[in-house]
Amino acid sequence: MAASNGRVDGNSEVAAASLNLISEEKSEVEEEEATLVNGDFEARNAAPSQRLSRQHTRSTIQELATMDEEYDDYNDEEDSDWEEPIMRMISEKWFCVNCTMGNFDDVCYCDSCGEHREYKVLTHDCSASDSAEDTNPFKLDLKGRSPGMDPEGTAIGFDERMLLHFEVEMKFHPHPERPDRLRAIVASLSAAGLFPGKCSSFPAREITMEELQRVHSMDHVQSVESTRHFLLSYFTSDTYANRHSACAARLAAGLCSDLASAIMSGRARNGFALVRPPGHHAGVKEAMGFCLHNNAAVAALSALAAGAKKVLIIDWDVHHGNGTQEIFEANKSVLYVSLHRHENGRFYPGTGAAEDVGSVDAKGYCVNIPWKNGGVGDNDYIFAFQHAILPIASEFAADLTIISAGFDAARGDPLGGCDVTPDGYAQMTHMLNSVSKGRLLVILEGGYNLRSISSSATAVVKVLLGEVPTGKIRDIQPSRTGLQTVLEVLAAQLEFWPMLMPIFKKLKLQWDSLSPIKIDERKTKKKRRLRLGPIWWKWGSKRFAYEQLYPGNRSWV
Ligand code: X5A
Ligand code: ZN
Repeated sequence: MAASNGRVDGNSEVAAASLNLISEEKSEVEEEEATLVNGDFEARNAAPSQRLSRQHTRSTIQELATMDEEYDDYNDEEDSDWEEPIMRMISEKWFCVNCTMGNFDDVCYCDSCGEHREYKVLTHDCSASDSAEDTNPFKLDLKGRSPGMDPEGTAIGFDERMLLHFEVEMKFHPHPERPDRLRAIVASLSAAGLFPGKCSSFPAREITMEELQRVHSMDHVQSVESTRHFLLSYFTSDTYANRHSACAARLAAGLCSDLASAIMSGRARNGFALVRPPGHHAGVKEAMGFCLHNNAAVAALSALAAGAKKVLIIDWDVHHGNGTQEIFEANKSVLYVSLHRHENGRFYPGTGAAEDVGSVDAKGYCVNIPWKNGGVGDNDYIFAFQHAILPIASEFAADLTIISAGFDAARGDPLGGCDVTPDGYAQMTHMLNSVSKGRLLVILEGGYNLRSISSSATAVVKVLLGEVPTGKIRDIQPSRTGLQTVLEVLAAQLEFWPMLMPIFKKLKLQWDSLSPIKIDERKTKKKRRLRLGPIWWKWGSKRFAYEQLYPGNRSWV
């Protein structure tokens, strides 16, 4: 089966151990169901007697933890830096509701994002519980409360059923891609009087198989559908599905498709699809990076079907949208532009170098802006827009612009480690309003700090409604490495977009005028890396367990 290719070699002994981990402390009924955990796609299709079941030798969390200590096969150069967190991890007691990071029992504020330990995501209009499917006392009632479609207005797409996609609790670290992300954004929009309020509500529909297969292989579509029968499935170590995920993924894609055609046909001026699971890592035949179906790709094809000749996709999620790039690699009608943390291929998913410009007939229709380091903020993003993205986008003259809007490059994000502010996102949205006649479709991708994503998404919606952002955009000074990256992008794209030449020459002069970096200056810049990333994802029992489950799968790196 194609979708499970990345990890078909899963060791069934340990897979069984993980099964038991999942079913631990569950009721008998649930335990019955846990034997249906889709831990191994191959095993699932085997005869019932071969199926993984709780009859297998059990490994407890404690045993796994002990094995973890004995497991000393990590030869990363960074190992020494991680020793301290690993020792202290044992005493960790609480996970931050706002950013999911682990904290020690003796602190009240999250070490990563500063949030208070007792932080409650939501006030009145949404439930914060993941497991309560129908015991939600504050059911969102958005239907009928907003005005109908307004050709001059902003449409917001959301559906509660997308909250039912969650990682069935494994008693490890909470998964960052969680239902509260949507709840938090909706609560913030609601508090600002935008939704319900100034925006209209756009309904979600499950996308048809036919539509889905214009983007994905039959194998992929079927393997996502098959997860409906299992309590828990994994496509990669970090890409989960529960019984509701296939439905959520089809609602997300259907919503994006409909919103794209609604904007194209003038039934809405612009729109924001509040969807999950996210989509931009999902390629033609694989789910990965928390993504099942590629929502932006489905929307782009839907816009083309609705009469658009050219579609622009701007992907500002902190990760490279490898799936979207793959899908449109040879397609001249869809220009894919991505800004992402790249670090020379060391940042997930590792693809998206400046030299990736599209394949054969469509060279220049893929524009990658790969940051060399973390910490990148508003100035570098706005600078890249001004000197690379906007010139190319104006020349391309799309009929619709789709933003693959992850908010994990936002200040405070636990995975992204970058520094874009809500005003930065507002500025970028505003700049894109000038291309493609204001036809703008924003699609949520990643973003894992609830406060950051809420304030950022709210700032973007305000711009969709016509507000003009406040920050300055004149004389933006990029960072040294930011300027270097933009120069590399221009150099790679020059032959396909010749009008970039004057900009390239100007920036080259700016670069040459910078004083050469001193050796000792560089040394002090390389600080010790302590708790820069989420330690559970870098290290720890979860990673260890996955290493055992899926040998050779390094997708979490
Ligand atoms: C949509 C998105 C991130 C995947 C990170 C995997 N995915 N380590 O932000
Ligand atoms: Zn991301």
